[in-house]
This record gives sequence, C-alpha cells and structure tokens, in this order.
Amino acid sequence: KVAQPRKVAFVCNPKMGGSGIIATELAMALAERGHHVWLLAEKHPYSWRQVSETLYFLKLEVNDYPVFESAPHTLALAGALANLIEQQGIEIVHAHYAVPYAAAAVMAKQICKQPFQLVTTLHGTDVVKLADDPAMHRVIDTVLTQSQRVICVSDDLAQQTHQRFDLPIYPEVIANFVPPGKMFAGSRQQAREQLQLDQQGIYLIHASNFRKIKRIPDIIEAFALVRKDIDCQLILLGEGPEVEPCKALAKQLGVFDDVVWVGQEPNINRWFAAANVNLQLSDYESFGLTLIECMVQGVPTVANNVGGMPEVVSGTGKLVEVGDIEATAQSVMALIEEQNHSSAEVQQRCIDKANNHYTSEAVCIAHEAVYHGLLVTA
Ligand code: GMT
Repeated sequence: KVAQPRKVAFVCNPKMGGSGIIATELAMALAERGHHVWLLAEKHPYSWRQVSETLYFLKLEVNDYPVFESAPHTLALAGALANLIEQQGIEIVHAHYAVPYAAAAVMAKQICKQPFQLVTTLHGTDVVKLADDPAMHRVIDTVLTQSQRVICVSDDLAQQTHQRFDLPIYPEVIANFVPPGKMFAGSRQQAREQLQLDQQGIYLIHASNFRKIKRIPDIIEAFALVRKDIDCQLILLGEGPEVEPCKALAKQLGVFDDVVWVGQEPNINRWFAAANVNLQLSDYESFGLTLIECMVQGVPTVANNVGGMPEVVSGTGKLVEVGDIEATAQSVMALIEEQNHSSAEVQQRCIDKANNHYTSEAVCIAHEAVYHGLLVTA
C-alpha cells in the first residue's frame, strides 16, 4: 500500500480495445495499491474486476433527446465528472484519449467549483489519425494545452505529439503493461492441451478488432507463403468489419481450412501461450498491446516497422516494412527455424524483456510519480 493514497477519477472508452483495457487495468492496479479510484463510463469496461474496496464504478447516464440526432455524450460526461469531483474531492482526473474524454474533463474544469489536475494519456489514433482533421486538431490542441500532464504510450507517439502540437511540456512516456493476473500461468504444452491443439504443430497468431488499419489481408497472404514451405496453421482472434473479406481471401488463396477462426475470445492469453509466432502488420500502432501480451508468454512477434512497434519488438522479434509480404514470410520462417533449434532461449528472451519493461508495478510507480509531482506543486 502507498504512503499517500490519492483520489483519482478515470474516464475512458469502456468498449473492448487497447486504450480501455489499459485504462481499466491501471485503475484496478492503483486501487489495489490503496488509491481511491473512480471509473466513470456508460457501462462496466470489459476487463473490470472489483479488486479493491477503494475502486468505484460510476455509471454515466446519457439521455436521448428526440430533438438531437445523437445523444450529447461528451456534455453528459463533463457534467457527471464535475459532480463526481465536487462530491468526492477528486484531486486528479485521468483521461484516456484526448477526444472525447479529455475534452469532457476540460469542460468539467469550467463547470466545477473545485480545482483538479488533468492528466491525459494519448493512445495513438487521437494524435496520428484524428488530428489530421483541421477542426479536430484545434480541439485536441486546446485539450492538450489545458492538461497538466500529457502521457504517451511510446517514444514514437511522444515525438509525433511534440511535432504536431505546441505543448508547454514534452509528453511523459509510460508504456502499456500486462497485469500478472491476465497471464496464462501454464506452459505451451498445457495451453495446447486445453485448446485441443496439436502438441507438435506450428501456430502463427493474430488478435485484433479486425479494422482496416490492422492490414489482416497481409497476414493471410504472408501465411499462405509460409504454408508453401512449412506445415503450419494461423489462429485468428477477434471480430470486426474485416472478418468476412478475410475469409474470402483465405478461400481464394486456398488456406481457409488452415486458419483457426476463433472470433471473440475473453481468454486470449491462453491462445498466445499456445502459439509460435505473433503477427502484427498494422498501418500504424502507437504501441501494440498484443506484442507484450505475446512476449510475456514467450512468443516473439513479426511487426511492421511503424509507430511504437520497433521499440517494443526490439531484441525479441523481427521488423518488416509495411506491405512487404515476402519479407514477412521470411521473418516468420526465420523465427520458426530459431525455435526449432533453441525454443527455450527464444521464449526466455521474450519473457525477460516483458518482465524488465512492461510490468504493472513499474507502470503504477510511474503514474504515482506523475500524480505526486502535480499535487505537490499545485
Ligand atoms: O487499435 C486498437 O486495436 C485499439 C486502440 C484503442 O484505441 O483502444 O489501441 C490503441 O491503444 C493501445 C493501448 O495504448 C495501443 O497498444 C494500440 O497500439 C493503439 N492502437 C493504435 O495505435 C492503432
């Protein structure tokens, strides 16, 4: 337990997705360390667990008014946040995503009778995609300037943010992490036994929300190339708009039956533990949470050389240029070959990096330092 418990309110996207998962896991981990943490959202986040008496969920009510085309979510969030701050004496509001979450917190500052410190964590698309829209750029610029601290999940995202916005303070970098409770505790053999996979098989894996940005057709094409030389299967986890086009492509390439189409799966870490190589070929990825979810299970990744992925993959997996299918297939085969010779070494290299860089404890300590720094100077 920490010496100085803080009162912190989290606002984030409660739907399944990296930013919501990281925000929720951080809220839970900080509450377990003795802080009083509120999470305000329209529903319980997917990964929410009532881990501590000092963790509170507050449901956001967004009323529909027939005069408007859509419900005024951001305004409802700003008002509910202002009430929460005044009622509970919140010291820090920690918003995950500039728009709409930090924007609502900036509005709460105008409404609220009590001062608070605003910490905004950027998860990537808010800066790298949304900010390309000039109107959004102005909103994000204001929100970031009015945040007392801006946190980015990778060095690359901090640089991109610095280039695109004129911030008074360079963003702090605090990486994604894997909470110990989320890991699959058994061996690859045990994971395969539970999932009824072949003990001797070679499995490539990818998990995402199947959006275009993930470039899943590249994964299927690279897999089809590898499949020509090596008897292997591809495990695909997740759901989204690209599933059907990907199924059509797999049929066209003659590999449909070699793909394990898992769909939505709450216990993804068991699948990661069963795999040999992870693939993440996104157009852009500020960090790539699945890279460390695989790493902690001893599984290396072949990733595109974009965003924060080179920082994460470094020393454990391989990087390829966007759209280079041939190089991707070669990199996958090189990692499989390496595992044929020294599987234990490859696994240990991954586990060591995950344990040295992406732990829940290190991430909590880094956030406590940010909060403390703001409150002693306030
Ligand atoms: O891209 C996703 O699948 C979801 C997205 C989100 O907004 O929730 O994830 C973003 O935040 C994660 C947590 O910081 C990062 O690990 C992901 O790399 C990032 N996604 C992108 O940058 C595209």
